[in-house]
Amino acid sequence: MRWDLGFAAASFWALVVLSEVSSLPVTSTEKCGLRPAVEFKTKPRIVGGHDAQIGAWPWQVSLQVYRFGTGYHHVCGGSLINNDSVLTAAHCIMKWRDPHFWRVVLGLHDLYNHNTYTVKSLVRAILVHFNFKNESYDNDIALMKLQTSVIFSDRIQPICISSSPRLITLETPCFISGWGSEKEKGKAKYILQEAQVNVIPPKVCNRYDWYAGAVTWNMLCAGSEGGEVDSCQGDSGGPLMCYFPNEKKFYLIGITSYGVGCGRPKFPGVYVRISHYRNWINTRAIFSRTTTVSIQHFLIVLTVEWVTFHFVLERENLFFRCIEIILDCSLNVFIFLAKKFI
Ligand code: 4AZ
Repeated sequence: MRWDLGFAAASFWALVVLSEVSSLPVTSTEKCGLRPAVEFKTKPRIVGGHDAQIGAWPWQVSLQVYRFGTGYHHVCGGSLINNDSVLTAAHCIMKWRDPHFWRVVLGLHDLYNHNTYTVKSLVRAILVHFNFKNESYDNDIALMKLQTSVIFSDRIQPICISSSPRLITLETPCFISGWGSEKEKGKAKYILQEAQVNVIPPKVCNRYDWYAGAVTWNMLCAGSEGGEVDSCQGDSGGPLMCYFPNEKKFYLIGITSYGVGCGRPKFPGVYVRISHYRNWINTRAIFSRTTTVSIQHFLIVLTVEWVTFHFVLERENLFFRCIEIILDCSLNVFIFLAKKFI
């Protein structure tokens, strides 16, 4: 009987640990949003984009698709949020849903000039938001799981995702970055570009002569009223990020999603409002950690069960055998649901 109770306790604690792990935050709040390679100075407003400093946006990644004959080419941007998860836009993925098409390039400055800081990773899984709407681009968010965890360096760092809403004022310095075109129907840039942007209130962005209501509460607008600063084709999936001087850290505020053209007055870039997806991100970004932990706990439970089984055979205690079966079933259902949900 002691062993049956031991088993019950083990199963209970296995469940507790599992549920705890699934509520862990995406990134540790201490080590994110930092730029070890550059010193941050709040500069005057930038008109248009310009070359970023090396290591200025260490979470910015290039998402590339393999094409027979020409090899990998840049399709979209993305943001590293922990050592094996990259956030991007769902619409980037739609043509190539299979992870095998993709590679993620990290620590990159010049698209066509990789160096010792550059890390290339294949993709293990792609999780597209279940409610992504192709017509309105609502919920334009997806998460890529890397095949191998990356080691952070001066050029590779995760960006922070806030666990509570953050006040963004006109004073908050916010930026966009990417290898996208410099103008509508323009050529893609080889050197990572950056620009400082204003976050534009939804009321303004949805005015009848602006986006006229097309911008949902899951989106936010950023750029400038006159269109001098904007994202463009090829920047999609990349970050809209703001610097919070009190913490001296950058937070991911948006994901580049769409816009009417590029740089047109009253049609600023539209971004996914990250604060609406905190839970979605958290439950998916810990995918690998949860499954690793569940496998470990599953093995522990199996071992305990095996020992228990022998004792139960000896004693034929029906009541505790029932408890054991119930706990065992609930654990398996829990693991099954956790995997399905993720
Ligand atoms: C694009 O096609 C795209 N001006 C991204 C951003 C904007 C327009 C187009 C915003 O990837």
